Amino acid sequence: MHWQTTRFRIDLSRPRVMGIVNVTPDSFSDGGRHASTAAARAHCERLVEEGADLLDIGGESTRPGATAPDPAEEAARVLPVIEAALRLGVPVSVDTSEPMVMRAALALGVDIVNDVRALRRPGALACVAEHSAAGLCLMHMRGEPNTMQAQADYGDVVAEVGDFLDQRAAEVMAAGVAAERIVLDPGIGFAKRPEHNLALLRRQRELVTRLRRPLLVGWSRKGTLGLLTGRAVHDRLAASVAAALAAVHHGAAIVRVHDVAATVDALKVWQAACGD
Ligand code: HH2
Repeated sequence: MHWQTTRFRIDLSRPRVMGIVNVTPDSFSDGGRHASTAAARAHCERLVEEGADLLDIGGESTRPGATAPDPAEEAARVLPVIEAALRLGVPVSVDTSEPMVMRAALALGVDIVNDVRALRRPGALACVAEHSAAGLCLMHMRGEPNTMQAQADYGDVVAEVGDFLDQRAAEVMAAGVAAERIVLDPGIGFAKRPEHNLALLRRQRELVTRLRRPLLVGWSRKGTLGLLTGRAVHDRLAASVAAALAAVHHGAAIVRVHDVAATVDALKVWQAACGD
């Protein structure tokens, strides 16, 4: 299986690590740490040195309760960082739902649009459909970050997340986007309680089998890991690595992580022990 993106056709025969670069003042685990352009650019370089296969650059915190920044502010945060990241030799993704930001990032040559709202903002789908080569990640969420936890009611969360991703991928393909450009994400922590997140992990194979598209999964430092371990957000490295390995073991193609070096090492061992 491959993921077709603007400059790279990513081979997914081995698991890939997407390093997170949050150019935000308020992200849940690293808000403010890479908020300046210089700090974020240095962080991109560091993650590539640590072995990141991809970089995901975002200017909006989507933690529960967050409100979206003004699009011009979001663009000002991410564009200079993307511009520098595009010189590092790995695929670069922009983590945004905002068509104006997508359009500007695509004009710079960004490889992937990662949208936690799955291109549901007006104009987002049209914008991505116009760029026939860029890769896409479509994620499951309900509502908005400031309201989503009130919508965490499911009969069968795995079936309902699968229905959404299946339908959304079909709608995006109907707009002219090739299947090989699309990767899907169950949206760990987005409108979900811990039991939902854990069901999505334990039964992740069902999604992989049903959706027949590569799965990207983000467990890094998230609240369910805090609940399982009793650890605060900055002390969830071991828990995050374990969750990334479990996700890969259950068929994830790409893991989205803050702690790249540790995840890369763990995956090397996992690959030797359990990989093809
Ligand atoms: N999680 C976050 C943000 N973007 N994108 C995808 N595809 N999947 C995810 O699970 C995902 C995502 C939230 O994590 P983080 O970026 O660390 O925090 P914040 O949104 O507070 O910046």
